[in-house]
Amino acid sequence: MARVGCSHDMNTRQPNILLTGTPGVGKTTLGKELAQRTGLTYVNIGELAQEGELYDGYDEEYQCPILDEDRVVDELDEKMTHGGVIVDYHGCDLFPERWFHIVFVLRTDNTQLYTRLESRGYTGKKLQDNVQCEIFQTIYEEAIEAYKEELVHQLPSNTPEDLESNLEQIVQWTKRWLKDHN
Ligand code: DAT
Repeated sequence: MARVGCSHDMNTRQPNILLTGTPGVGKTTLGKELAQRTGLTYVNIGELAQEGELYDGYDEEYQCPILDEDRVVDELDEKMTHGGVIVDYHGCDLFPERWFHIVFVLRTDNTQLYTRLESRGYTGKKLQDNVQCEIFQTIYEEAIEAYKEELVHQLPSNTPEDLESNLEQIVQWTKRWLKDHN
C-alpha cells in the first residue's frame, strides 16, 4: 500500500494520532504497522521514558518506575507541534489536549486480554488490575474527560481481522486529513 504521509516538505501538515487503552489491547501492534502504512512516526511512551530515564520514583506495589509526566511532555512537545506522530500509551490525560487530532481507544474482550497479559508474564494483582481496568473501561472514560468526545473513537481489538480493519480505517482517515489540511 502506498505511503500517504511521507512528504518531507516542512510545509506539509500532518496529523498526530493517539492510540490508547489498557496494556495488552494491541496498541504497539497497530501503531507500528500504521506507521509503516502512513509514513507517520511511531512513538512508544514507555520506551521513550526508558531511553531518557524520564522517571520520578518507583512504584513498589506494581514493581515499576513511575513516569515523570512533565518531562515526557517537554521531551515530545516540539515533535508534536511539528506533527505526524502516532503516540502509544496506556494513559491519555497526561498529554496536552492540543497535541492530538484524533484519539483511538482500543478495546479487547476480558478473557482474551487475560490470556494475552498472562502470556506476557503478568500474574496476581497486576494481572487482575489490568483486566479490571478494561472491564471498567477506565481508559475510555479518561479519554472522553481529556479530549473532545467527537475526537475519541473506540476500536475492537480482538482478532487479526479487527487489526486489519482498524488499519484500513485509520489509513483512510489520515489520507482525508492530509487532503483537507494541505
Ligand atoms: P499493547 O501495546 O496495547 O500492550 P500489543 O500490541 O503488545 O499491546 O499486543 C499484545 C498482544 O496481543 C501481542 O501478543 C499481539 C496481540 N494482538 C494485538 N492486536 C491483536 C489483534 N487485533 N488480534 C489478535 N491479537 C492481537
